[in-house]
Amino acid sequence: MKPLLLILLTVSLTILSVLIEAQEDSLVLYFSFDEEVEEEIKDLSVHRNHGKVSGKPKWGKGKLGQSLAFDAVDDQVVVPTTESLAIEVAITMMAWVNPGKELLNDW
Ligand SMILES: [Ca+2]
Repeated sequence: MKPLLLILLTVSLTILSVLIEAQEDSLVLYFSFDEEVEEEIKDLSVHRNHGKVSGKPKWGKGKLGQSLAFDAVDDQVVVPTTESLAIEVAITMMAWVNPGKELLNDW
């Protein structure tokens, strides 16, 4: 009985690791903004679609961890086009965005 249990556990862990790996591969871009940098933001996905920072945006406290504050003048993060970002199907995008009090008053 114990060998059967061990085999089932091994098969289950193998299937689980394959599912987790497939899920990670579908994430094509993830910036945590938790590491203050001046030039390049590391993409934490397996695709490494790193972004280039320009305009000197300010680092500050975010919804979760750190954030970047853009001045609406010249601040930006540019991610070069890559095969993994050639989206051809429906995708889910998520971001925490705080437009600031000035913009909220104009709505
Ligand atoms: Ca700027």
